[in-house]
Amino acid sequence: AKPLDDEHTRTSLSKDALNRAFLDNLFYLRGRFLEVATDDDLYQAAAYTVRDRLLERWIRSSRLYKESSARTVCYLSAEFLLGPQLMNNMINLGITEVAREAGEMLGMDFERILETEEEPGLGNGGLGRLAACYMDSLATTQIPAIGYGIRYEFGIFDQVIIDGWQVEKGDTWLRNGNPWEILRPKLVFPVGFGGHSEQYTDEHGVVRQRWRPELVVNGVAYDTPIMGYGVDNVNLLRLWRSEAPESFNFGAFNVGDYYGAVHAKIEAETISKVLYPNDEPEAGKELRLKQQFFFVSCSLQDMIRLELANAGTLERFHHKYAIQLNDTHPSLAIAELMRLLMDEHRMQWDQAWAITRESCHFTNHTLLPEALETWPVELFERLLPRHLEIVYEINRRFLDEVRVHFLNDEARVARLSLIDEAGGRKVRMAHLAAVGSKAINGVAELHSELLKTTVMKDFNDLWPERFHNVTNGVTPRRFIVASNPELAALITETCATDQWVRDLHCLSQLEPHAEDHALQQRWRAIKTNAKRKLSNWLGERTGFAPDPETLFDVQAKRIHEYKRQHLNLLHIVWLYEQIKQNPNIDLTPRTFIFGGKAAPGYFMAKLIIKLINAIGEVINTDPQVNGYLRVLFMPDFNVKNGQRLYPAADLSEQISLAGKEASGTGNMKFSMNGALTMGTLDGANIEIRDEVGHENFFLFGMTAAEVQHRQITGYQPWEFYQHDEQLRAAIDLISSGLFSHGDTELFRPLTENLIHHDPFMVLADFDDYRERQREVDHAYKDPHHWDRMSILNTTRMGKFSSDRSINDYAERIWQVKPMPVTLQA
Ligand code: 4GP
Repeated sequence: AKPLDDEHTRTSLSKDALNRAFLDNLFYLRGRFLEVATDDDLYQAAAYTVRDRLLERWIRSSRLYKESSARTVCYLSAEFLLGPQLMNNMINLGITEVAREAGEMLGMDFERILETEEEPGLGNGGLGRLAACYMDSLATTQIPAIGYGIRYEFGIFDQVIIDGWQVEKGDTWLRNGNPWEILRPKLVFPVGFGGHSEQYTDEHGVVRQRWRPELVVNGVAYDTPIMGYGVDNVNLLRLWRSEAPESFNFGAFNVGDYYGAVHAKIEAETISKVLYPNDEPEAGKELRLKQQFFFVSCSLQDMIRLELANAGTLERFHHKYAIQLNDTHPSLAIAELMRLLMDEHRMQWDQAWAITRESCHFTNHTLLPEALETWPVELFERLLPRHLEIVYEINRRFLDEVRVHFLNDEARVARLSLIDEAGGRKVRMAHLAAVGSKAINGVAELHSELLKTTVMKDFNDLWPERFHNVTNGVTPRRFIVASNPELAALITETCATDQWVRDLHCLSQLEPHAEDHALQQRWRAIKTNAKRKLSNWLGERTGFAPDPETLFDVQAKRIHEYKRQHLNLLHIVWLYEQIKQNPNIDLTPRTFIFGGKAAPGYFMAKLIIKLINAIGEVINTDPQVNGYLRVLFMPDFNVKNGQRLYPAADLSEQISLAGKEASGTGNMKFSMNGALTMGTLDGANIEIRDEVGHENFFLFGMTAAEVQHRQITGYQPWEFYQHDEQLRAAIDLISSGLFSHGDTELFRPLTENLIHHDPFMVLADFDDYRERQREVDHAYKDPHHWDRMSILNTTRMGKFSSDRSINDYAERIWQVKPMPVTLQA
C-alpha cells in the first residue's frame, strides 16, 4: 500500500537535505559521528532535525497570532500526557517516508530510533491524554492556542511487576535531555506563597488591598512546539518549572548558612518536582495546592504580559483569551485573575469580575465524590491569604444572588456555598470554577446530564444556560496513523484519499466495502500482524508470547474498582472452571490482556493487579486450559505501550458501572482500530454504540438509572452471591487459595468486599456480562461476520475525532475562529 504522506509532502524536503541536517546535528549538537553514535545520539539528532523543521512554522504562527487580535485558547491543565513526539511530528509535517528513506540511506534502523524516545509522562490517564489530543487538534484546526501546565521533573511512575505485584519506579524522562523543548530563561514570573494581606493607601490616596507573601518562587517557561497535521500552524505548549529566585538565598549564603541557602533552593524546586498520582485522598496535600497555584499564576501573568504588550490595556482581556480549566486543578485561576486585575492592575471589582467570568470555562471529568477537590480553609489561608479573601467576597456576592433567586432556601444556600461548612471548613474548588466560568461542560452526553442532575444540580437550577456537553475525542494522527500505519495505508488506498486523517467522517467512504471479502481478508491480516507484533513484544518483556490466532481481549486503563477489572477476572475464573469441568468444551481460544497502573496508595487496585497475575500464573501453566485461555498483564501501560495495544485488540473491555466513567477515550482508540466493544451504557460507550450500530457492539449491564434505583432501594450483593451458583463458584475459587499457593487470606479483602459491599455492583452485572461474552465467543467463529463488524466499527468513528470536539468547543464555548498560517511570504 502507498504510504500516507508522500503525495502531500508540503515540505519538498529531499533525502539528501534531511541527511545533511541530521549529520550536522549529530556532529554539532552531540559531538558524534555515525559510526560511534549510540541509539540515543541518533534519536536526539533525528529529533533536532525534525524540530528544526517546525521552528520556521512556529515563528510564523506566533508572529501572525501576535499581530492579529484573534482570540487565543489558553488550555490550563495540570497534566499533558503527550506520548512520544518524533513520529507524530513527522506525520504532521508529512515527512515520514522521506525520513525513513533518508535513514535507510545512512544504514540506520528507523524503528529502533523511534523506540528510543522516552515519553514525557506528565499525566495520570484520560484527563492528561485528552489535553494532549486537544493540543494536536487545536493546531490541526488552525486555532491559535497555548497549552499551560507544569514541567514535572518526574512524571507518572514507571510500573514494573515483581512477583505479581506492582512496584513503582521513578520516571526519569529528562535524564537524556528533552530535544523538543526550548527553555526561555528570561520568561520568568514570581509566584508568592503565605504571608498576609494588608490595606494600604496608594499614591492617589485610594485605599487598596495587597498581598505580602512570605515566600516567592520563580516559574520559568519551557516551550514545546505543537504542529498541526497537514497545515503550517504550530501552537505552543508552555510548561513551568519552579526555581528559587537568585536573590532568595543570598541572605543566608552571606552569613555563612550554606545549608539554609541550598535548602531554600530545594524547597522552591520541589513544586514542579513530581506529578501526583490521582485516586489518592486529597487531604493535606499542601504541595499539590502549591503546584496548582504555581502554574495558574505563571500562566495568567504570561497572558497579561502578552495582552499588555499588544493592547496596552487589560480591558479587552476576555476578548483576547478563552481560558479552559481542565477540571478543578486550575480553578484557582478565578481568584488569581481577580487578584492580578484588582491588586496589580488596579481594576474595580465589577470590571475584574466581568472579565474573569467572560474568560473562563470549566470542564468536569468525573463524578466520583473522592475526586471532587476541596481544600481545608486553614491550609488555603496559610498559603493564599489574599485569595481566601477574594473567595469569600465572590461567595458573599454569589450567595446574595442565590438568595434573590431562591427565597428562604438556606439549605440550598449551604449546598451552593463555595465553603463547605460541615466538618472542617473547606473550599469547594468545583464551586469556585462554576461560579467564575461562563460555560461548564461534561465530557459525554450521559455524563453531562448526570452532572446537571446530581453533583451540579443546584448550579443547573440557577444557570441552566451555562451547561453544555462536549463529547471527548481522540486524535486519529496518533491513534491510527502513527500506531497502525498498515491500517492507515489500507484505508487510504481503499478510499483513494487520505482526507480522513483530517476529517474523520470521511472514513464512511470505506463503508460500502465492508462486505468485500478481499478487503476483509486484508483487514484481518493487518489485525493478525498487529497481534503478532504485540505478542513478540510481550514475549520479550514477560517471557510469554501469546498466540496471535487467538481472540485478543483487552482491558487497558487505570486500575480502579469502578472500571471493574475484577468483573473481567470473575468471568475468566468462571471460564477456567467450565474448561476444567468439561475438557472437550467448544470455546474460542482467547488471550486476555490487561494493562494499567494503580495509584501507589490504592490498596484494592494493587490487589487487583496481583490477582490478574496470580490467575495468569495458574492458567498459563495448566495444559488442560491454556489451549483455550491465556491471561497476561502488560507492564507499564503508557501512551507508547498503548499504541502497541490498540491495533492488536479484537475485543475492547469498557465495563465500568454505568454512571461512573465520565466518557472514556480508550474505548474510542480501540474501536477506531477495529476492535469490537464489550461495554456498559456508560460514558461515551453509549454514543459509540449509537454510531457503530447496536448490532456491532456487545452491550450488557444495568443502565445508570437502574444503578441509581438499586442504590436507593438497597443493594445486597450477598443475594447475588447466594443465588447465582456460577458466580459463587468463581468467587469461592479465588477465596480457596487456588491462585495464591493455598493462601486463603491474600485475596480475602477483595472477595469479602465483593460479597458484602460491592460498591460498583460487579455481582449484579456478572450474569449479563457472562451471557454477552458467550455471544462474543460465537461471533468470533464466523470471520466474515466478525470482520464486517470490525470494519464498520472503524468506518463509523468519525464523530470521535478530537477535531470534532475542538470544533464543538470553538463554536459553542470559546467563540474562536481558525487562523491559517502560510509559509509563503
Ligand atoms: C477521566 C475520566 O475518568 C474519563 O472517563 C474521561 O474520558 C477522561 O477523564 C477525559 O475526559 N478523568 C481523569 C481524572 O483522568 O484524573 O479525573
